[in-house]
Amino acid sequence: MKTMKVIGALAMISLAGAAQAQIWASAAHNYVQGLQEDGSALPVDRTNTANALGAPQNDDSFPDTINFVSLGFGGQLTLSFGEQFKDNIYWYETTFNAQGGHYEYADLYVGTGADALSATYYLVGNLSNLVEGVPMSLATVQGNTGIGAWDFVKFVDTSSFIGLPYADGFDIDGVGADPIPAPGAVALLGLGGLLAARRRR
Ligand SMILES: [Ca+2]
Ligand SMILES: [Ca+2]
Ligand SMILES: [Ca+2]
Repeated sequence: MKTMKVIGALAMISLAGAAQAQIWASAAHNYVQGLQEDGSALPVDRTNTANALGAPQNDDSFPDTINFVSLGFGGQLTLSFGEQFKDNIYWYETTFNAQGGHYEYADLYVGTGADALSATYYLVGNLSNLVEGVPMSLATVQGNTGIGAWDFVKFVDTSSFIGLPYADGFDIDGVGADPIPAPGAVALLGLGGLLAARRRR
């Protein structure tokens, strides 16, 4: 009985660990730069896709260092994590004065496939910079498609012109996702079940 309790506790810990350990985007693909509202190119310092990788700085104070990559109007960026993911996308945008009418939007897709260009993408929903930091659930798209493991996230800017010549569309600071539980964690759960079953004999 004592053994079963310990194994049960181990299984719980590994499950909790898998649910909590968020992964962050580690590679950028197919960055298609849109333009600023006046039709000019994005400032070069806002086109560094490395600024969308790793944990977000999550700092919208102004003035600030550039901690994001801008999509430009109609622009897009695809990201991957070095492993598959599921369930939630944790996205962080940077707009220094979003509350002041500087509204920006992007469609979020998740994709499955061998590479970013040939992957099949499914629309998850439209993101607004007014609610950045609120996770986007993949429950509906996973339910509709039956797919539970994804390879890519893609952001496509859908911002409307707001009367500011230098407006540059949606800005990505960092993107996280829930990992697929590691084989070790699954094996441990399986082992726990096996030992529990043996004890029941
Ligand atoms: Ca932010
Ligand atoms: Ca912007
Ligand atoms: Ca960043």
